[in-house]
Amino acid sequence: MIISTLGIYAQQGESWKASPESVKKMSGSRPEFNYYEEMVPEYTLPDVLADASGKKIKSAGKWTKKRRPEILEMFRTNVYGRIPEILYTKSFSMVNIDEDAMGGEATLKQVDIKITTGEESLVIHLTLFLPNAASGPVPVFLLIDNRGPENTDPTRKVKSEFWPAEEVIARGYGIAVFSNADVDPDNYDEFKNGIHGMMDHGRRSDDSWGTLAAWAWGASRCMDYFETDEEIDSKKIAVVGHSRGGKTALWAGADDQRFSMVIANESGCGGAALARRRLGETIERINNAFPHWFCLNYRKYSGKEDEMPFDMHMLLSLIAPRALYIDAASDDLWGDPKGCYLALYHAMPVFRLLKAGEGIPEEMPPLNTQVISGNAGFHIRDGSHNMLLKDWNWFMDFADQVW
Ligand code: GTR
Repeated sequence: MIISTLGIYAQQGESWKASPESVKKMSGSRPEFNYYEEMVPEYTLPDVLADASGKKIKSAGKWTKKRRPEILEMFRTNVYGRIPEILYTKSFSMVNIDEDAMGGEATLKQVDIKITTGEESLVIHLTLFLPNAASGPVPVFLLIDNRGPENTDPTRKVKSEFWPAEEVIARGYGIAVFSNADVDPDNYDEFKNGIHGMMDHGRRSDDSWGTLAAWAWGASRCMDYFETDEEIDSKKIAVVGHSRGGKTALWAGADDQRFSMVIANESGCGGAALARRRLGETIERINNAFPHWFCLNYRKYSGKEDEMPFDMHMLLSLIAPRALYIDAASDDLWGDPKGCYLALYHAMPVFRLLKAGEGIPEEMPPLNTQVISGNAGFHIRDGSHNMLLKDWNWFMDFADQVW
C-alpha cells in the first residue's frame, strides 16, 4: 500500500509505535540504553536550510553551491572521514560470464576490480546478474554486502532473501553485489589491512577515513565499472545496504552523486537515526564497540550529541534531489526506527526546495505500509533486524515509481 499524500494515515491504520513488549525486552537485555519514547531528551535540530552564519537558504542554486558542500564537509571531517589523496590504478577483468544463468533468465557477469598502489593491490569481486528479457540498458541495485558469501551465491545453488537475485531479475532490474571485506576487513587493526594499509601508509589524522568510508569508496569503484558496461543504465544505480552496510550506503550516496538512488535498510546509529534522540545505540557506544568505523573526530561527540553542528537529517538531505529510501523493522529498537523516520521527515525541506518531494507526515506510517513523497520513501516492516524479500519488494515498488 502506498501513501503519497500528506495526512491520510487515519484511513490506513494506526501510526507505528514500538510495542511495550519489545521495549521491555530490549531494556532488559541492554539496560544501559534507553528504549522508552517518553525518555527521549528534548533536543533542537540544526536547521538544514540555514548556512553556517545562520542565513536561510532559499534557492536551489544556493543549496547546491553553498549549503550542500558545507554539510558534506561536516560529515567528511567529523563522521566518516577523508580519503587520502593517493594515486592508484584500477583495472576491470571479466573473469566469468554466463549468458544462460538462472535457467536462461539472466546473464551472470563476474568482474574483478583490481586496485593497485605501488607494489600492493587488492581485488573487489563484483557479481552481477542482468535480465535477459531487457531490451536496452537496465537499472541495477548494488548491495554492499556485510554478511557472508552464502547470501550472494553466483551459482544460485544457495539462495537468500538478503540478496534475492531471482526476484529482482523477474522485475526487470539488474542486481549486483560486492563484499565489504574485499575493500577493508571489518575489524580494528589500526588500519593496517585492506585499502587503508594500501593508501594511508600510516599517515593518519583525526579526520582520516574509517572503514565505512572505505566500503563506500568500494561501492564507487563498482560504479566506475557500471559506467563502462553498455548493458547497464549507469544513470539508474541504487546503492543498497543493511545496518552497517546501510550507514555505508548513505555515505556512498552523499559522497558520490553518480548513485541515483540510496536504500538504507535499518541503518540506525551513524546511519539514518537522529543521534540527539539517544534511543537505542548511541555515538559513544558505537565508537567504543567499532573503533574503526568512523574517523577519530566522531569521538568528540560521544555523549555530546547536542554539540554537533549537524544531525543525521542533514546526511539524508545530501541525497536530494536523487532518490532516497529508508526503512526500519519493528523489533529493531537498537536502530531507532522512529529516529530514522524523523530524520527523513526533517530532510524533506531540501527535497521540497529541489522539487523532489512535497513532504511526509510527521507521524510514522502504520506497520508494513509504504510512504512515498516524490523521490523519498520509507517503510517499517514487522519483525527483527534483517533485510528480507518483503523489504526488497518495497524497494522495487519505490524504484518502479521513481525511475
Ligand atoms: C551492531 C551495531 C549496529 C549495526 C549492526 C549491524 O552490532 O551496533 O550499529 O551496524 O551491528 O551491522 O548488523
